[in-house]
Amino acid sequence: MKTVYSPAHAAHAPRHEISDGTLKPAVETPQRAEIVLSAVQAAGLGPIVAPDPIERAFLETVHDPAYVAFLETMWAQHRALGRAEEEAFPFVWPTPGLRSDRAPIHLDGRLGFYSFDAGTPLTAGTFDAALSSASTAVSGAALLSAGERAAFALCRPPGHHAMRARYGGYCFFNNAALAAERLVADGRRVAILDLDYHHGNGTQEIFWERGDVLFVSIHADPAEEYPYFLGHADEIGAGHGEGATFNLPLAVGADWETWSHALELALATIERAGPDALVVSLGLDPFEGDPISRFKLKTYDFSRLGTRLSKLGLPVLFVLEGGYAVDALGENCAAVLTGFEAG
Ligand code: OKP
Ligand code: ZN
Repeated sequence: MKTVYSPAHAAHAPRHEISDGTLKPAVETPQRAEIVLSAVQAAGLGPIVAPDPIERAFLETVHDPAYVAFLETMWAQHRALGRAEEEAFPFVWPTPGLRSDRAPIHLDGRLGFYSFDAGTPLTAGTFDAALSSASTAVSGAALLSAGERAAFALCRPPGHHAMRARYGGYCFFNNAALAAERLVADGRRVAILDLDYHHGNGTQEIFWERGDVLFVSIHADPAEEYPYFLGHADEIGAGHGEGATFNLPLAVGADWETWSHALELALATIERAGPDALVVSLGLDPFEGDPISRFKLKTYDFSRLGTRLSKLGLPVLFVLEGGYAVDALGENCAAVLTGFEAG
């Protein structure tokens, strides 16, 4: 299968993030994408192709234009304030009881208005890198529309936490949602299967009231894990989307036996819906060695996952999300994709 990749992701190279309540070295780094690229090349997966640039109007079918403009302009504001730090972080949010009906003008107000966590660094190159990542996903979707059976969008930064008008969880534009929208625009009925360790709250929000895109997610119980406030089993969608969201939260510590049981439930739901394309939000952080996650999948399990997905017989777009065990990330990602090709 083809891999869509652009080196432009490297413009987003944060050195720090806020996690566990304090400033820490960033784990979502350019090295992640470089390692995955090397691994798919070493595995002989197929050609590496460059993405076409995403059109602004298409980006704004998923994201609020004011939010896109915020990401585009915030760094100039950071500089104009005389801030010399290489990252910007929010620290105040419009929660219930505080007004959220008008966007502030000051940078610190805008940072909170357009985010949902303090853990996601914004840098000078974030907007360009996030655009490149979104382009990568949409170009991957276009490969399926052109008749490919599968494609790999090597996206970085990741996307599944990004909401219509808020960033967070290292995500700025929702790559998987944009890919799904591309496929819908090309006449496909689409399901999204989110396998990242963390719940894809952004993707869920974007399709919450949509009956035409099924969202299914296996992730750590939000009572115990980021993003904490979404991803419970009783969230099923609303309006036209009622029944088109399916969450499978698992207790921390889940191994292949537990996780693959959830996978079967997820796949049965997808088969019942009868889509004609599948977008997989491929987080490799369910891996046992992941530094920020607590599931127990092994490299061989990722290979079994790929083979199982190919048995669906559907066109599949794999969209890279999380995965922070850099020593094993390339191998784990290649295991899914080569497992799929072998199946
Ligand atoms: C992004 B993706 C853990 C801090 C967690 C945010 C995690 C974002 C994950 N101590 N910080 O879904 O892999
Ligand atoms: Zn994750």
